[in-house]
Amino acid sequence: MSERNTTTLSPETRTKTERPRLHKVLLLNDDFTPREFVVQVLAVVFRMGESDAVRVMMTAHQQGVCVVAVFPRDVAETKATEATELAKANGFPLRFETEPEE
Ligand code: TYC
Repeated sequence: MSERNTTTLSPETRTKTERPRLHKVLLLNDDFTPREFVVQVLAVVFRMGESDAVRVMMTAHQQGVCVVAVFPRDVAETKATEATELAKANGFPLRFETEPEE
């Protein structure tokens, strides 16, 4: 059977088990959120140390976007939502998005 390993079959029917794809959490730049607040969100929600958080914040600031981390899809979506909501609750437009890894 040619489609034995494709995702159209249930996991029980496949001969090989494919790992679920990981999803990237992306940090998006904006013109309003203070740099220090971005660093704090990265520390609290993503448990990043100060120097890593500053590096990720500065990359997004200069390039427009930066990959924060990769997680299983549900974890990536929960963390991106939590971080975006934390910013919103503080009056900032800071946004995090997710996308599947290649
Ligand atoms: N660009 C913002 C500023 O100049 C800081 C910032 C950095 C905002 C990274 C978002 O993802 C971001 N205050």
